[in-house]
Amino acid sequence: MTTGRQNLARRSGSDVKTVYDVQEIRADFPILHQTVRGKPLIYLDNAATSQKPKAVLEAVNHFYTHDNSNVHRGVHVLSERATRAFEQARLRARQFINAPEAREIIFVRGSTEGVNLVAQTYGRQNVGPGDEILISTLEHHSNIVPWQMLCEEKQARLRVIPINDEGEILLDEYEKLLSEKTKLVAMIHVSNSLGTINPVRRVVELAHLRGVPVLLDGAQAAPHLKIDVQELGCDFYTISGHKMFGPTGIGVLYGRTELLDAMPPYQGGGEMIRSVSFEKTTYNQLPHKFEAGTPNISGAVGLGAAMNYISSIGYEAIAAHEHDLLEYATAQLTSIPKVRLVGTARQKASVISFTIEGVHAHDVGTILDQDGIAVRAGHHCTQPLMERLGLDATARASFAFYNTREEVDALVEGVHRVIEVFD
Ligand code: 7TS
Repeated sequence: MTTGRQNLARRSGSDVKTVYDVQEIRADFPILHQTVRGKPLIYLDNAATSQKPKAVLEAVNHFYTHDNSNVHRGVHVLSERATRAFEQARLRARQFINAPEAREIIFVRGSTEGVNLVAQTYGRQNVGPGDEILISTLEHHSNIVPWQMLCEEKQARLRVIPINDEGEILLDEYEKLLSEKTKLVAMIHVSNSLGTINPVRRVVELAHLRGVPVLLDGAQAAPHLKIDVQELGCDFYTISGHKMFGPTGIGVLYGRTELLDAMPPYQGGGEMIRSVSFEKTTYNQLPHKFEAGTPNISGAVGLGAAMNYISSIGYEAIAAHEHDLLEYATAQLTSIPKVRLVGTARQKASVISFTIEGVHAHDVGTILDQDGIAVRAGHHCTQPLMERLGLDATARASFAFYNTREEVDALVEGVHRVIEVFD
């Protein structure tokens, strides 16, 4: 299969294309070429889930058409092929986030399961009464609730790093909160609601000075930023395949070998065992110890293809294009008197949350939908953040590398129409 990117790369004689041709990229995404409600679809809900390029669709289709079988158990050809495809996806993921070893890549359903796995294994083993877990005000519910459940069970305390009005964490306050009671810091890399890119290297550095491990939720980082877990120095990192142009139901939990080895298993079942008798079970080695049951094999294959696709464009080109969209949209929306941008951090990914004076966010979303524009409206699974900001909801436009300036123009026109309707 040839993608738009490969054509361009070939033409420019390099692996990564030199001219960013967004139309050529869009040609790789069949779903984008449709009308909804009689208007061309403008998909600006990428933070909820991203669309899939043909390369991913075809990889999944190819797997089911030619190689489908269960992994790690059959002696027959199809099982060998499926196992090879699954394990190759693991190798690809290792390389993609620059993990030192492939056994540090645990396939999970997504970021949510990654966090729950750490809470239920590392957390239950290492957190006790009076201990503290540190999170930030910006967290998605999936990086709040698993820790609350753990704290409740263990009579531990959840502490929260405050933010400023722009949506940036306060590093001084963070430092003050770190103490000998802190057993783990769990934080988003990029905020889904505001787009804030957290200073995670510094966050890790400060935690490690006190011997505290750090989990980073990278669900919103992977679509926009090159992730290098060794450079970040983090102990755990989670990603969701569907937010980075891969399938739903697949993600990665990275963990340092030393920590993963010492952790008890998460779920019991097939695959995660070495031997089972009614008296005693011994557990498999990494990564299988944490992958009970038949995994999402086709999902892993699709995720590997998504990683290849992202690499074929290159994060530098993605960042430049998305930065342009972010600046362009920010300037235009800011100039509309009734619009207020929510989240104006200095370091931001291409996510814009906003409110319109006198209009509920859900109405903004519904009216934009009439124009074929998909945004998300609500609390974005960050209710505590919304409360801190004194809001119950925002409208959110989140851009991917296939979005265009023309789509931003359409959004801005749509916002003007919303204002007219409520005037
Ligand atoms: N972490 C962050 C920062 C997220 O934005 C999300 C999903 C998750 C974790 C959960 O990911 P999952 O793949 O396990 O579901 N965020 C959103 C959103 O912003 N709109 O819909 C889902």
